[in-house]
Parts: sequence; C-alpha cells; structure tokens
Amino acid sequence: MSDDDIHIEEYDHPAGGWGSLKSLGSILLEEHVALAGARALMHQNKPDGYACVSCAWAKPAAPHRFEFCENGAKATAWEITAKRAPPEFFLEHTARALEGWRDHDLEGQGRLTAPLRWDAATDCYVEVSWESALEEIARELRALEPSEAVFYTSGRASLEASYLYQLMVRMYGCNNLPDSSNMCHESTSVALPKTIGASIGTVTLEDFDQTDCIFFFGQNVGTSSPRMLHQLQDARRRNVPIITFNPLREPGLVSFANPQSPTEMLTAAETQISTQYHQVRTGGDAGAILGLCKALIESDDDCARQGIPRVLDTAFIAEHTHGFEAFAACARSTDWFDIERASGLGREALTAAAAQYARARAVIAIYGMGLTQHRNGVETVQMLTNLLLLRGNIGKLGAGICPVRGHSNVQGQRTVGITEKPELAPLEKLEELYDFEAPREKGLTTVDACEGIIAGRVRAFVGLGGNFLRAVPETERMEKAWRRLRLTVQIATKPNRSQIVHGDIAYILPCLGRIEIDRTGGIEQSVSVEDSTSCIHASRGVTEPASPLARSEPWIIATLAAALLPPNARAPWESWASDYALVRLAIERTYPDIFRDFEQRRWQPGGFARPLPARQRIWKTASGKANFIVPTSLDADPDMASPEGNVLRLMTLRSNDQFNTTVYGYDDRFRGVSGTRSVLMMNTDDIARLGLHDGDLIVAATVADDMKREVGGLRVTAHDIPRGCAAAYYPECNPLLPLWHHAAESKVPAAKSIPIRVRKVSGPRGSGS
Ligand SMILES: Nc1nc2c(c(=O)[nH]1)N[C@H]1C(S)=C(S)[C@@H](COP(=O)(O)OP(=O)(O)OC[C@H]3O[C@@H](n4cnc5c(=O)[nH]c(N)nc54)[C@H](O)[C@@H]3O)O[C@H]1N2
Ligand SMILES: Nc1nc2c(c(=O)[nH]1)N[C@H]1C(S)=C(S)[C@@H](COP(=O)(O)OP(=O)(O)OC[C@H]3O[C@@H](n4cnc5c(=O)[nH]c(N)nc54)[C@H](O)[C@@H]3O)O[C@H]1N2
Ligand SMILES: [Mo]
Repeated sequence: MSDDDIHIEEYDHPAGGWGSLKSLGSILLEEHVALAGARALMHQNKPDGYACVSCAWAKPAAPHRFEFCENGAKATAWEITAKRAPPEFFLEHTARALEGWRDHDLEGQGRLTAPLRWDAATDCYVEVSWESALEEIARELRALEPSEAVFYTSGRASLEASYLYQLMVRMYGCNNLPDSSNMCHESTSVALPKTIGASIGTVTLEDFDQTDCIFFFGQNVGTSSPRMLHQLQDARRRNVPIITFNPLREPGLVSFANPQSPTEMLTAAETQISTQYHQVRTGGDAGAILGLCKALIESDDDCARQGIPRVLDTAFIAEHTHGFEAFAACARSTDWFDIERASGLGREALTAAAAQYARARAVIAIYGMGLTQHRNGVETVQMLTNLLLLRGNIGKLGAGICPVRGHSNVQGQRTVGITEKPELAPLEKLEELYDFEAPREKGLTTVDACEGIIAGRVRAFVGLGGNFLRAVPETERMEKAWRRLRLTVQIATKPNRSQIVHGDIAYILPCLGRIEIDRTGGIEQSVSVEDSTSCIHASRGVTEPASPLARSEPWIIATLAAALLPPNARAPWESWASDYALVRLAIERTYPDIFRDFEQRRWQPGGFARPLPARQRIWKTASGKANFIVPTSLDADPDMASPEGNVLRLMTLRSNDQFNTTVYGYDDRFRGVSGTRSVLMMNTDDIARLGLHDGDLIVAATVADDMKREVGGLRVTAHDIPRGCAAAYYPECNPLLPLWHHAAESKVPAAKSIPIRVRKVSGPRGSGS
C-alpha cells in the first residue's frame, strides 16, 4: 500500500446514510454476489429466514422490510462470496509462504472447499477424505490425557452444534471449553450473578419502547450493532435522552440517518442520538458511575433531611436489595477529586447526567467492550448495576441492564453448556441422560489455555470456528508455542492464521455457513440461535453451499464424536448427525425449563424468550436479594505506573471495516481513516507534548517489566480522544497485550487499557525528520 492511498480526515456525517449504502453495494460486487447477495439479504433476520452472522442484536417479531445493516450485509457477502480457496490454492503456497500474508488477504481467498491435512514433506496443506481426517483426529485425541486437549468455540456455532460439542468434550473427559466470550462478555457473566442473580442482560425490545432514559457505555453501536440504531432512533423520536460515556466521539453515537427511510435519505435528515456525550477517560467508568451514584445519594440525603420526596427508590432498596448502606457510605466518602481524576470528567458534567437519571421513571443501561475489557471489568459492570438499583431500574418495564453481546450466538452457546466452569453445566442431568461420569475438574479459560499452550501442558487444540491465534493476547509468544502443539484442528469457513501457523499434525475442516442451505442427511435442516435479548430463533439457510465437500458443524462434531468415544446407546451420534430435530429434543430434555416445545416455538416471529427471574425481581443470589457491591478500587489498571508522564493508555478496537479478526478492508469511514489500519490515534496535546507530529511513524512498546512487546509502523493520527489515552486496531496490536493483563475474576484480557510508550522512527511520510 503506498502512502498516496492513505487518507485521514475528520468524518462529520451521520452514521447510516448514503455512505453505508455505497459501502454495501461495493462489497456485494467485490465478492461477486451482487444478485445472490441482494436476494439472500431479503431473508436476513426474518422469522422464516436466517439469523445474521454478524452481531447478536435482537431480531424483531415485525421486522423492517430490510432487517439488515451495512455490516450485516458485509458479513453476508463475505460468507456467500463466489471466491474459493480450493486445495490447488494450498498446493501453490506453502504454509511458510502463507505466513507472510495479511489477515485480509488470507480470508479474501474465499471459502474453503475440501478437508485438508498439512503435509510435512512439502509444507503444503493437502486434500484428504473426511473419513481419514476424523479417524486420525480421533486417534490422536485418544492418545492424550483429556486435560491436554482444548476445544475452543467462537460464538457463531448454533445451539445444536454447541450442545453436541460440549457433550462430546465432556464424554471425552474434560471441561476445556473456552470460548470467545472469555475475551468478551465473561466480565458480565461473572459480575451479574452476584448482583442480580442472572448471567445475562434483562432488557427486551419492549423495554426500548417503554424506556424514558438510556445510558450508553463503551459500545460502538454504529459499527458493532447497527440495527440497534432503529431502537435508539425511535427512542429519540419520543424525546428519550441518551447519555453516552465514551472516550471517542463515535459518529454512530452522535447522529444517525436511516438508509432504509427514503424520506430521510432524500432530505438528509438525521437523528441526534446522544443528548449528552461524556468523553470519559479510558478505564474511567467505575469512577464516572460512582460519581453518578454519589450525586444521587447525596441529593437523596438532602431530600431525606428536608422531608421532601426522595430521589432514590427507597421502597425497592428496602424490599429487594442488600448492601445499600455500605455502598452509600463508600459513595459519600469518596472525594469528588478522586472521581474526577479517575474519570477525567468534571463534577458538573456528572451531576448533570445524574439529574437526567433521577428524572426518568425507567432507565436502560447499555454497554459493551469499553466496560468489560479492563482489569476492573467485573467491578465496573457491578458498579453499573449499583446505579440501576438505586432507582429500582431492574425488573421494571422500560428499564434494565443491556450487555450488547458480540458474536451472533455467543450467549446461546453458554445456554447449552459451552463453559469451562463445571458448576455452570448441568452435569448431573447429562450423566442421567447419557449414562457416563462427567468430569468435575475446572476447565481452561482462554487465558488458561494460552498459558497451557505456552507451558507445553496443552498438546491439542480444536477450534469450532474463530481465529484463536489472532484473537488472543501475546501474539508472538503464542505463535511460537502454537507450532509446538501436537495437533491443531480448525473447523472453519475461510483460511486464517490459526491454520497457517500449525502443530505437528494439522487439519483444516471446511464447514457450511449459517446462510447456506444445509441438506445433511438428505433433508433441509435448520438450526437455532439466541440473541442479545435472550430470544431464541430458528435459522434456515437460503443460498447454495460453497462446496459439495463442506459439511455442517453438527455433522462434523457428531461424526468426530462417534469416532472418538466408546459406543453408547444413549448418545446416538449417527442419528444426531443427520437429523437436528433429535438434537433439539436432547436440548429440551436437558433444559426443560428453557426449551419447552423447542421445535415449534423457535419459529415464532421474534423468537421465544428465555425465562429470566431477575425481570420478575426474583433474585437468584446467595442473599436472595439484588446486591450492591462496594468497589475495591476505581483504577482500571493497577499495573500502570503513572497514567500521566509519557505512558499512554491504549485501547485496541474494531474498525467499521472488520468483524473481529476478519478484515474486510482498510477503511474506517466513521473515524475518517482510509487505506490503512496501522494508526495510533492520539490527542493533539499528547502529540505535541511527546515531541511528535501528525503522520510520524512510531513504535509502540508495552510498559511491562517481564519482556519486550512492540508493534511498529504505526502512524501518529490526531483524534478527538482524552489526553493520556490512545487507540489502535485489534488484532494488529495484540502483540502489545500481555497475557497476564486481564480482568480479575473473569480473566477477560484488558484489551482496552494497555500501558504503552511510543518511540518515533521517522517523520511524516517517512521523511526521517
Ligand atoms: N461490524 C462489526 N460488528 C461486530 C464486531 C465487529 O468486529 N465488527 N464484533 C462483534 C463482537 S465479538 C463484539 S464483542 C462486539 C464489540 O462491540 P463493541 O463493544 O462496540 O467493541 P469495540 O469496537 O471494541 O469498541 C468498544 C467501544 O468502547 C469504547 N471504549 C474503549 N475503552 C473505553 C472505556 O474505558 N470506557 C468507555 N466508556 N468506552 C470505552 C471505544 O471507544 C469503542 O467505541 O461487536 C460485535 N459486532
Ligand atoms: N486486542 C483485542 N483483542 C480482542 C478483542 C479486542 O477488542 N481487542 N476482542 C475480543 C473479542 S470481543 C472476541 S469475541 C474475540 C473474537 O475471536 P474469534 O471469535 O476467535 O474470532 P473471529 O475473528 O470472529 O473468527 C473468524 C474466523 O471464523 C471462521 N468462521 C466464520 N464463520 C464461521 C462459521 O460459520 N463456522 C465456523 N466453524 N467458522 C467460521 C472463519 O474461518 C474466520 O477466519 O477476539 C477478542 N480479542
Ligand atoms: Mo466479542
């Protein structure tokens, strides 16, 4: 890429709008699926169609005519692409040669078409039969201790595939089931059971219709869950205030033009999304939210003294909560100075936000990776529930907590047993149904799995989707260790680096995507997924499969299980492989409360909702109440010696042109970056203070004592971001993220607060100044 292709400018248009239509048309053309793509999109997120493979946002019962967004359409085009990576491609390029390829170019080859095995003599992946592949994988796994194998899942696989996968792994003998949520919303799954007795959000679409105030923390809606902009736009039409906390001024959170509304498009009308925008310091949310709570509690104290109506919902607090006094004491005694320092926000700004909160009958709090991917991610999520509990904003129409899930079925996978925590899986039930002894030892999280791979304790890695090696921290050490694995198996749709770097025995197994018609067993199969609002939907593919040799995920897992496990009449793997209705029956038997009448109800428009006791104010916690939690610290990053000085706090995030490690292209339209991903967004004062200039090329180095971690070739880019904070793209910057730098309890890598220093290499455009 030449420098002339790189453009950086400010973006001052609304999210959505013409820009998004243009971008959509071009990706359908690039993937050579203009017609097929347009046809498929009409079925996206529709009751009889397929669930989008991009984000997990709710699929309404009465969908829009076009119930998709720019990024969902990109994901569709990327999956149903006419491009192919057939065995010939792998014969032409050795694995070593492919190591030099960028993520975009690897996946850009297109869909995998045949099972492949790495051949040591030629260093090429070579076509093999399914039978021999699954036979050898099973043999290799049987030769190991079960604890030496890791079975990863990325959050796309259906409920059916996920259920079979966890059952296979447990019958094999371990709980080593890390998944992408270990890097994502695990902070939520650990935080919420202690506060409200649920591991998932409580908000449904109905609440969006009834809310009268929305708080929005650390989630980039315009890129990561654009269909939610419909709910936000509707709320704004009703004059509902939206109060946003984000270090970056993200255009999708500022304003939106609906590309599906002809009038808005013709008149260039746009909706203001955020009514207050607080550019909190990265990692400053615990401080900011404590500030909101302090303002509310202190004004409530005033009301109590004056004998006038209270600010807090004292009846709710008395009846439904535990620990209020201790939390209130903490809020009262924390100094505004400390809150301002931690959050980077002034007392007036926080008091103004608290005043909006106090005026609202029902408040929704939405959040994403900006809260969960910090060392104190769990406590920050708990702080957010503290705020909601103050005015009874859980278990009330129009109110609740709304973690925006990442992958399209990541929440559902947990529902059917994908978890490394044995206590969260229905082990007794599984034992009763399948007559085996389920393992009780704790399994490995993503971070544990990485440690095990580096230490050589883990010998085999099976990936059900995803691109583990690129998604995890500590890229360089991980790549070295990955090569020492005995067995690597990737069930995937596209080539990626987790396959190209590989173990002694390595397989790539091509699977069908969810958008494709699945004719396994000679019938048209369908699958099911759960969205961010806990509604469970059927999903049926609509396009022809990429290759006759690609197999469905349920088939691959069930066939591997049949080869791997001793015969067991109770676990009919062969039948499961060819009729997913039988898998759904097994899911219903395992979880009768959630999946009653699963086969029928999943076709209901809008899906069927999981029972959620917290919505009814039934608190499944140890105290039987909703718990206030006192924070141990407001500091997002105890490792960071001095947040001032020349240390910057780096957040690694997504562009508008990627889905996680899948890089569609090199433009981040909303942030005004095009033609490159190698940028370091910085505050102009920091640029000047550190003796840098916009456009300088720098090396970023992690501030950590244990070893050197660097990423070079980054271009200093002035951006509207608080002083002391910086931003760059994931996964390119993952070499900077130490494996030990993760959230307490949840072990989610703290990808949003990496302490770094920068070193100049050359001046703008390589002038060497
Ligand atoms: N198009 C597209 N959609 C996606 C994905 C994708 O890659 N592309 N990924 C999917 C997945 S798996 C996930 S988990 C979600 C991720 O969706 P998001 O949660 O939106 O994740 P990020 O892009 O990492 O951005 C996080 C946002 O948090 C802000 N932020 C960073 N640090 C802080 C902080 O300390 N405090 C606050 N308040 N804000 C902060 C950033 O400025 C950014 O706006 O999206 C899903 N949807
Ligand atoms: N620094 C930093 N690191 C991060 C993050 C961050 O914000 N910053 N975010 C973290 C988060 S939130 C997440 S969720 C993880 C994501 O980590 P992963 O879920 O592991 O990664 P993806 O990029 O979503 O996986 C892409 C690959 O999935 C395969 N694939 C696509 N569709 C299918 C399918 O239908 N079936 C199968 N079997 N395979 C398929 C394709 O081959 C593709 O190459 O990354 C985490 N890592
Ligand atoms: Mo995620």
